[in-house]
Amino acid sequence: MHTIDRKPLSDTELARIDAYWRAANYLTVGQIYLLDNALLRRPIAVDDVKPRLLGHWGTSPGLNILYAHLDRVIARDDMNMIYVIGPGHGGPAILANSWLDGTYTETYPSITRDAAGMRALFRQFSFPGGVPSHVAPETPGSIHEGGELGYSISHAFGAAFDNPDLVVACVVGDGEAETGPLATSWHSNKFLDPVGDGAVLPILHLNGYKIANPTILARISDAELTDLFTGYGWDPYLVAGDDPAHVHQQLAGTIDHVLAEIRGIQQRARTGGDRSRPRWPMIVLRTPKGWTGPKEVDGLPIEGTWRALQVPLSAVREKPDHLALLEAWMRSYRPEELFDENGRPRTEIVGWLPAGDRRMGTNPHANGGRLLRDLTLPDPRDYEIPVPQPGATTGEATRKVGEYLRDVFRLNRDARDFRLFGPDETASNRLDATYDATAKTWEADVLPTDIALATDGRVMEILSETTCQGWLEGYLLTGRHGLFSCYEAFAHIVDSMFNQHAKWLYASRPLDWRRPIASLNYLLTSHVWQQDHNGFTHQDPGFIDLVINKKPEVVRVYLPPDGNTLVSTVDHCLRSRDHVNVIVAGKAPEPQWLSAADADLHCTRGLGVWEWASNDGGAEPDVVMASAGDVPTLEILAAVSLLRAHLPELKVRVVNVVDLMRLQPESEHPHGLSDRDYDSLFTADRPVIFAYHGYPWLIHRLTYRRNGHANLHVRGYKEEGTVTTPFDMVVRNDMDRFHLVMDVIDRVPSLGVKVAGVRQYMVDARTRHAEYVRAHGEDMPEVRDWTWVH
Ligand SMILES: Cc1ncc(C[n+]2csc(CCOP(=O)(O)OP(=O)(O)O)c2C)c(N)n1
Ligand SMILES: [Mg+2]
Repeated sequence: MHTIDRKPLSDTELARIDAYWRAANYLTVGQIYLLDNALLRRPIAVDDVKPRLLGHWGTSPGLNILYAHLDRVIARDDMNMIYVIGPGHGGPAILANSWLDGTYTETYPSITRDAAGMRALFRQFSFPGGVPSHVAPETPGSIHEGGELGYSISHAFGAAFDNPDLVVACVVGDGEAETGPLATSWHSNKFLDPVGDGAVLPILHLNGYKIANPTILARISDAELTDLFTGYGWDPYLVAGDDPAHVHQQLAGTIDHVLAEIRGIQQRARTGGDRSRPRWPMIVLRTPKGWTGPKEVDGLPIEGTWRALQVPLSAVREKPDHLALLEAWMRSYRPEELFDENGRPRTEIVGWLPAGDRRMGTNPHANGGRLLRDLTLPDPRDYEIPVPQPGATTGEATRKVGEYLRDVFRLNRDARDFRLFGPDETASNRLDATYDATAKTWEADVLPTDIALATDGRVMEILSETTCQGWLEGYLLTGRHGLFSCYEAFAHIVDSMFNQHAKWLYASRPLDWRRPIASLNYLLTSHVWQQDHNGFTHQDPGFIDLVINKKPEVVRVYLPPDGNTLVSTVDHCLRSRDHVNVIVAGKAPEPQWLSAADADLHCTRGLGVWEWASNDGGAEPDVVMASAGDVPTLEILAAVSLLRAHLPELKVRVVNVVDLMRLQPESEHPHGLSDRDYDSLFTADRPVIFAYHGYPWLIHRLTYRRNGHANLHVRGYKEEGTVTTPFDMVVRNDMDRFHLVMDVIDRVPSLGVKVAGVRQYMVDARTRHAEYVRAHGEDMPEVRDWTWVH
């Protein structure tokens, strides 16, 4: 590992940056501990101390020293830089810096930059009615909460893509570095184009510890650590020590050096035509955890150990010696040198900081909505699969989306603010028409047999769902647009990341200063019902169940039944803001039901009666046949055609649901239907047989308060599956047309015993099916060749 041992700081600069660091550390400790007496104008009294001491000190001095040194180069070189903080539990550190450079007061005018404001800054931290302890949406300059560790590097890369002027400094906790998502995200450097993208400067914060244990990376030799990062394609620089003056000089020299390296790489690629893959620099910062904090408390070592993580002095109100230690600790920063008599930071402390939007707290890239531009979108009707009659044509829904997205790339080529993300599945999900407009990003070696790889491609493919998700989140949070296409079952890999992003969006809603950002769009395909080569492991529609746990203001779920409805839905989602949209649609050839014009109407309503398939004449039906999802819709319609043939007197209404949230009451979700509208569609008292794409209980969960819920009977995926024929999948889960007819017979009171023969026919059909598929390996001709007949 390289070390840079120049001493670039003059004595004045060294004193200035150290004073700034002391001020930030002082404000950090004050937030964790003090209710009052912020400037220590008198000895700390027990009542000055918060009753509940909540926050994380250990990581904070490291975050603060980095903030100071990044500010130094931003101000000197007028740099465009944002700061992604992996150990986001160090929230008070970032609030301290934001208060010092004035961005906090500009964002929250009641927290003034004086004694009263400092007191308020301290009180509000981790306090009821106040601000979170993490680098949350509430924190100016943040695009990364860091509450759940592991995503700092992928967020940083997402921010850097298509921002050639931006440098994203990214601190990675050495504990965070043990997570799977973080470990794989080091490879992001094979996807960063030095010409069209900005740079990421990772800073591994090797403070040695996590909550209660040493970290792996701190307990291997420097040689092994060097090998690890060199192996990941980075060029690591070590900054190490516990003497502030030494660390200031080494850090300043190293940051100067690595920024020159970054500029050199960019210049060689941008003007020198060098297309070789660069080895980007990174920094390893080895400083003590809880540096400058109490060295020993109750006879136990604190500074430089895992005990420094949260509050080093935990019983300040109870133990006089803890109180004395707190006082000594805070006074060690010499607050009287840092703040004037009015509590304002002295000019020597803050006069040299960056100004305006160069401050990391107001850099517009960290409030991406400020930069967001509407995409230029093609007309979805230009991608119409012609549907002269419902069911008369067959089409591959996602292939049409591929063509639509190809043109989204073309129409927004110059703006460079749209990307498609996927874990190696873009072609498999039949979105490969996009390659006609742009390539797949790839900075590593290329062989003649490779297809559509280029250093400036806009389709991002890495076999890491977490990296795809992290990149996309970073890209969206910095004001761009994107779509993530993923096998449905493996969307679960990012369950937790989805949770975090949905929380971020929800917490951002009341913050007027955070401008709306483009929604996070998932296209889940290769879904549960279509797993020709794969089988049980690939059959899991549960991502939807997870998604609807989140706040209704934030989440949307769409189940378009065919190609034209899918393109219309994607078009809608690319226009939406501040949501997570989940679209589930198959890629296999399937019958098409609605023309583009009807699809638009249907998707705008979110659900509706399909009169062409109903025979209730708009009057009261005997049964409602409802569906959500492409395969369930096919089975419902096939069941309806059986009902027509076998029970022609039965009045059937067909309802299709695209927007799942319409099922909820309007009091529960902004898309919810009024009870009146719900009753008019589903009736208040008739049996409803509902074929649903996913786990059936979800539909009950959404409708439990509706009239007639006791008459609602849902079929869906019951965790039965393997590699088998498409129809056998629905039979195994009792969602097939024959079973749906049996469900009707069992639930419509007027039928029952009168139609025992019809019911028996259906039971026998299922038996015939079972024998046929086992004998022939494909579905019965009557199923395979079934078409909707008018
Ligand atoms: C995914 C995840 N697992 C566990 C935690 C609980 N946690 C909070 S802080 C922490 C230790 C972090 O250590 P490190 O990344 O080294 O940060 P630092 O030492 O800078 O505080 C852990 C395990 C978490 N926040 N996220
Ligand atoms: Mg650590």
